[in-house]
Amino acid sequence: MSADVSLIAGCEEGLRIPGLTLNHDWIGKAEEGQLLEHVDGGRWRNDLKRRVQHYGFRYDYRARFVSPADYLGPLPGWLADLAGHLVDNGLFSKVPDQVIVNEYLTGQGISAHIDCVPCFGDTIAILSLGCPVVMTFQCAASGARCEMVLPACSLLGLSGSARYDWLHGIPARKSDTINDMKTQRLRRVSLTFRSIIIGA
Ligand SMILES: O=C(O)CCC(=O)C(=O)O
Repeated sequence: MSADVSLIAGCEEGLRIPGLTLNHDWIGKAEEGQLLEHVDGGRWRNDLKRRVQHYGFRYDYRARFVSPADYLGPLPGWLADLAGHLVDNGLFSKVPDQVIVNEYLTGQGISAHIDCVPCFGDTIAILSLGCPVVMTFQCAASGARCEMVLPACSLLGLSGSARYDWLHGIPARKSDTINDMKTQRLRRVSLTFRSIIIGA
């Protein structure tokens, strides 16, 4: 990738951004429904404008840190199964031990960021449930930008350059343009899997 590119366009899978992967239909529709039921039975936290749930370890948004004292216990079975599949599929080399569930209602997003480097390992995976959304990517060094649609049931993988050199975010807005069509945003839920670096 040349450093002077500054564009808004689709990020091609794993091409423009090394380490960025998107697996469509990583789960089926029935499993998506079951996962949403588990999520809706969980305890929401209201630390942010959007609702979140933390599993494995609590992430401190204010300190931008995870400490061993923030251990919440092992992942519940429904998340442990998914975490195991991430290893079976070769995305993680060891089973991820932390999950954050984010809920986005119409108009909500997440600021562009690079996940805490000392807190989390070199691979991050985001499973999307519900409404599709456009995620934006921006290279920290060059400012180059691109966008990618995250459909329901897809799994986004961030490792290498995608994990460390590019910010990712979801603009807070009420609609996205997907396949040239203005698409109203409805409820989306994402499950982000990470490995904690103990002693962070
Ligand atoms: O909801 C998403 O797809 C992004 C989640 C994310 O970037 C995060 O939890 O840090």
